[in-house]
Amino acid sequence: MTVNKPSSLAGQMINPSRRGLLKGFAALASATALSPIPGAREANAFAYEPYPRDDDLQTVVTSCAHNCGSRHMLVAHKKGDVIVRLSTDDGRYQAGGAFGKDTEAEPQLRACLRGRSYRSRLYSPERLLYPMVRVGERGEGKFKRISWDEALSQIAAKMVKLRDTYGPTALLDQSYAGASYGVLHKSDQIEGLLGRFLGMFGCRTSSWSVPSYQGTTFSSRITFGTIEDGNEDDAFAHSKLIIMWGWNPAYTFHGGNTFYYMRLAKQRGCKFVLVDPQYTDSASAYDAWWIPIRPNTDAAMMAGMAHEIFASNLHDQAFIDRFCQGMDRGTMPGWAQNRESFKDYILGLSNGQPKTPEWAAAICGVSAEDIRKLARMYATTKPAALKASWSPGRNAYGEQYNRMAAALQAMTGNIGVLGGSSEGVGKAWHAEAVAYPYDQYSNIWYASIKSDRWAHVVLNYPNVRREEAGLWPRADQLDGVIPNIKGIFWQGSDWLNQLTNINKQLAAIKKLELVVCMDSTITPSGLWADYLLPVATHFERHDVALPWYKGHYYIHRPKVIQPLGESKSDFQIFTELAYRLGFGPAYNPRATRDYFNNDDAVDEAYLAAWWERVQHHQGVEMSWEEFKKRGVYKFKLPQPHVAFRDQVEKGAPFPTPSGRIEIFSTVLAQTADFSRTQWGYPIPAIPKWIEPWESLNSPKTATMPFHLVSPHPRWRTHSIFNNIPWLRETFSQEVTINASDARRLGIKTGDTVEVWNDRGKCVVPAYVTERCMPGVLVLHEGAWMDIDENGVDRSGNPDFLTLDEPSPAGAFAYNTVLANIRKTDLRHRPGWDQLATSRSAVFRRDL
Ligand SMILES: Nc1nc2c(c(=O)[nH]1)N[C@H]1C(S)=C(S)[C@@H](COP(=O)(O)OP(=O)(O)OC[C@H]3O[C@@H](n4cnc5c(=O)[nH]c(N)nc54)[C@H](O)[C@@H]3O)O[C@H]1N2
Ligand SMILES: Nc1nc2c(c(=O)[nH]1)N[C@H]1C(S)=C(S)[C@@H](COP(=O)(O)OP(=O)(O)OC[C@H]3O[C@@H](n4cnc5c(=O)[nH]c(N)nc54)[C@H](O)[C@@H]3O)O[C@H]1N2
Ligand code: SF4
Ligand SMILES: [Mo]
Repeated sequence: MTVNKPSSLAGQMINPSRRGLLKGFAALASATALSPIPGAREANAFAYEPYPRDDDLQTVVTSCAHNCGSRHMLVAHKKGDVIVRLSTDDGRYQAGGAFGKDTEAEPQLRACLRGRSYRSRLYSPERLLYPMVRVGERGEGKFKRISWDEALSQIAAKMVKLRDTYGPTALLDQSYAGASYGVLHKSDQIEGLLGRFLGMFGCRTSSWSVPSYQGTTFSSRITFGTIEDGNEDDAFAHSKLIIMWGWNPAYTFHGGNTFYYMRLAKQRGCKFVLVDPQYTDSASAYDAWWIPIRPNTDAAMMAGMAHEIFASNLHDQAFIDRFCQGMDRGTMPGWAQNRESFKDYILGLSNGQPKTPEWAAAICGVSAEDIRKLARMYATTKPAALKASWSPGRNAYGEQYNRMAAALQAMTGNIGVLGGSSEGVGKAWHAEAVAYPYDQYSNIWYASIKSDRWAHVVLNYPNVRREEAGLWPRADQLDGVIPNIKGIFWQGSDWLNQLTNINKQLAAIKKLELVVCMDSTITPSGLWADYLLPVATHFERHDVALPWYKGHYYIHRPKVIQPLGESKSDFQIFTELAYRLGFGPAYNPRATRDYFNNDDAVDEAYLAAWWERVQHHQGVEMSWEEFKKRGVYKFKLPQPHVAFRDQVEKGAPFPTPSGRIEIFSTVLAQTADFSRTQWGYPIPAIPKWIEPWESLNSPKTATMPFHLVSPHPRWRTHSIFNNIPWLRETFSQEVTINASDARRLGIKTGDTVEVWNDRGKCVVPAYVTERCMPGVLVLHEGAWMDIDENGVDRSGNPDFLTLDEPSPAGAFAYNTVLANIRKTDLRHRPGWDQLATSRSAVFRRDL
């Protein structure tokens, strides 16, 4: 069966009167020949009129969601089953709270612009309301509505066929962090619902590297033995110097109130520095000293700083002697006396090349004078926070940048001290994170690959070396076996749009036999799926929200409204599929078959049991009932949480093999054959500068003269919110280019340009400014890809240009990209939402 082109109905939907639009949906739905399964409800939201007064409305505390850098309170004001307004924390809701309460110890959890726009996402025309099956070619975007029963039977039958034909690695788990910050409804690579489901089914290739910070994770684990190397936000208020290294907290949230605490620091006399190829809004807000740096050369600049600190004797030798391994010869372990220490490397004692500021300047483009000045500032201002963010680690050899930053933090004695910082990953708080059964079934896998190698593996199977795939070692006969991937599940991820080298992914996806996308909206990935399963949002299911990496609180997430359309929670979908595949009771032990239509009591039971653990493990006295009534529980800490305080103040060991901060890594030094590790390629035992594959210093600049970086947008969470008109009014997708480069190329602000390299091309308007250093382009990640008939992306998605070659430690090299740019006659399509609207009209037709 084929699908009609969007008709006048679609036209009507592009500029809809909301009321008419939603009535339209309801009419379409009720006219359908399919009978909705029991328990499903039709969408019946209205938007603006009549505008109810506050005393007509019921107020429900809940939280915002997603992998967005924080976790804030949203307060829904609803009439009947419809949310008509959203507000946020005003100080009233926590125990002992009052309207307006907002203190340094207990700040409000106020939502950002994205959270405050959530209602327009919840009720967007792009919501998926019914299960859909593909009817055209894969990627053509043609679907028809089917019943849940048909969809799940078909998927279950195909899963069995793939497992029985191709073996236990045929299905790739590409769940990701879309929903990982709830304790029950989780999408996550390690603790998630999909992993449990595929593992128990007996067919799962897992994806082990995390796009955000795999280089940083590696560095934190190798150096400190943990990723919990972060202070809580409020510790920033005590710094005298904050170096924002590749960090723009005004845009890219890392914690809920970071900006507020940094402002307190400013008011108390803290100085700010930004090391970044672009001058950011954070720099302007704090009047920071901007040091523009050639992208990906950070480890060289840091080595130059280390040289200056050692050469001027500004390092904290007592701290080094007491806490570090391998910072210098005196701290090398007995078994490695003949190996190179970090100081040997920096001073050039081992290879004759001292890493002087002059040496570094030639690589990173920052003058030797500035490198010296910053090094001295950092070593002599106490306490100082070098916040080395993840972005410069999202590069070729990004792990070396993060390890080099840790070496600077350690040699200046800024670890374990209030106002200092040991942050790499920066996780600060240990939440009680999982409410669903987390047991021996939770993380079963038969192969595990570096996440963005999946397309390479599919396209080259079976001629792939284990190190190319980043295969995780196993102790059984599956060790080294290249997975034969034939199907993908996306749950809580829009990875086709977000992983590297989209063109290569598009070639690979055509080869698969089953692609399932579970999401609450239509996504660019979803358009390439065989089955679209509509997932209830966090407003439509019961859960508790966790903070991101910082913050010490829990927010209750009641089922604020009934699920729109026929949407179901991920847990309901997997449970029902598990029943069809024969392991329902084991998958969801508290549920019966009825769970698909009746989730309330089961979810409540999981969450109440989880709250008991919270009470027990974290000393919370508040009852579950009281927590549900208030909506939020904020922990009161006696002092700001500082990572490694116990190690530094009380001599507790660091959780590394030596019990010390391992600048010289025991594990790396003792690895004889890297090809048999998940890393695949050699990694030096101490942090070193290693030339990236592409940079402004490489010969490739002859044809590709610009280095493109793709940070995270303020107005989106990756691809989420791309379709929200309110947010579109605040920012546009555009490529930032330095004014002198633009003048030379005849490019003015607002001109449409194409940005390309040998991997792909995208079209986007230009923004010309002095705030971006010459030779660098900035293009935010997450635009919904929109490919024309020649394969050119018209939306300005940088992942058409990124490379799927991960760094040895697994870092996605999103910011290691050379490209070129020129004016174009091709039209930018800012409005994928329009296209989606028309497509969603098609989705909703009764076909
Ligand atoms: N060029 C470039 N690309 C990048 C990056 C970069 O710096 N540069 N950054 C990378 C990074 S760090 C990240 S984290 C990735 C993010 O990549 P993704 O995780 O793919 O990005 P999101 O847009 O957050 O997609 C999450 C999806 O989950 C869906 N979702 C939300 N809640 C639920 C739920 O409860 N159930 C289900 N089934 N679905 C849900 C959302 O609707 C959304 O479609 O992008 C990466 N891509
Ligand atoms: N608003 C918003 N907040 C978010 C997210 C979001 O999508 N939207 N996503 C969340 C997620 S999942 C993640 S992983 C984090 C990411 O958090 P980060 O990695 O900290 O953020 P980015 O925005 O990628 O980059 C921050 C800065 O690094 C600079 N930069 C890029 N390359 C280099 C380099 O080679 N060297 C130096 N010195 N600087 C460089 C960029 O110009 C940018 O100003 O953000 C989280 N917070
Ligand atoms: S930072 Fe994240 S949780 Fe907070 S309001 Fe914005 S999108 Fe929501
Ligand atoms: Mo991320």
